[in-house]
Amino acid sequence: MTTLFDSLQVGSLQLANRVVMAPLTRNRAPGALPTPAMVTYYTQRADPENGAGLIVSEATAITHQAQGYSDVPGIWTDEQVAGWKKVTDSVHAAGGKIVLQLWHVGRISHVDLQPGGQAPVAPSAIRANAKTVLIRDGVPTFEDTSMPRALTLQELPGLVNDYRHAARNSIAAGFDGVEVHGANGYLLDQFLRANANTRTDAYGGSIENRARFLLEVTTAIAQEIGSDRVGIRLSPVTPAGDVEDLQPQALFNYVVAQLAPLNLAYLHVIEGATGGARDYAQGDKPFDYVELYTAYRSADGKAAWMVNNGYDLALASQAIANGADLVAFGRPFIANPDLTRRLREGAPLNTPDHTTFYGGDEKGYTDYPALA
Ligand code: 8OZ
Repeated sequence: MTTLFDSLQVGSLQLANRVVMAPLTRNRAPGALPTPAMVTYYTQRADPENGAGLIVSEATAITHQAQGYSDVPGIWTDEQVAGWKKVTDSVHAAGGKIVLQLWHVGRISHVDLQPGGQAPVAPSAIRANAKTVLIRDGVPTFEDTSMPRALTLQELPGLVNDYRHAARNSIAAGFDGVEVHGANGYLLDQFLRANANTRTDAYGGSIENRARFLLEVTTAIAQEIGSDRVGIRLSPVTPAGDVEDLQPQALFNYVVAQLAPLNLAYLHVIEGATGGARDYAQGDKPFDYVELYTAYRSADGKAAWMVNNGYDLALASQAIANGADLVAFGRPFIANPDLTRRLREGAPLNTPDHTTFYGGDEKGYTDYPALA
């Protein structure tokens, strides 16, 4: 029987095990530049005997406009590429694999984080009832997101190019691939969900139209760097970022069926409310993840199926037995650099300290102990 600790070929990546380090925003990259502490943090979790079979980087802005939080890293400049190269070289030297998560926040931003203090961009000029994190004088504060302006039809090809450029930079920085951030109420998810997208052009209205931008972006990235090193993350029912859709099953069954012919490396699905209830529902019935999986496989989709949200060893083992290929762990990886070893040996886990998740120094970042 297959277990979490068995190897797996995922697109072009040969993974030593099926334990994935989920993308985790940590707000420790002032000036959007990767730091030496980030090299240490990722390297501590890279050796697959003890750590992840695959690391997904923290969400990383594809352009300045794509940023929505203080001190998150970017991947649009040569200096950022050089900073990330130090991370990927060190992860590879430890025997690890790492992909970069490509991120555009859309409307989940603040004018103070935008180029020239301009309004953030979104499918429609609808403000999210959501907060963003600004670090002012070293102190993280939660502030309301700013009113966005609607992207024009003419602007969309430029945004697709921004994603292409960031994907190319990711490969130049030594990443083994990229994950498209299509989840959690950010730009691509804003196009998908009916309450954030009221466009009347080819990118709004019907499910087909709302899915168009995400599919164009993902197709462009796959063309740019090869589909066998591209994954995508989706969150069919999450309320994160104030997004809602009352027909999530029809919407996401369609999205995954359209992704099938792209031959991606993996699909990464957040089940329920991100970081919250696994049975969270939008619309009038529970979301059926088996139906989603079946919609993808019925469309001849062959990518590895990665599940995420609140997994522990028992739940993860059950998911693998039920046909999932990979399980992503978030908070457990913050507190346990050697999570894979601890799961394999049934060892106790360190408890994550919530107060040091976002921003700060090495405390709660690189100082969690591994087993002796
Ligand atoms: C927590 C804080 C800020 C950003 C996500 C990138 O939810 C994030 C994020 C999470 O995908």
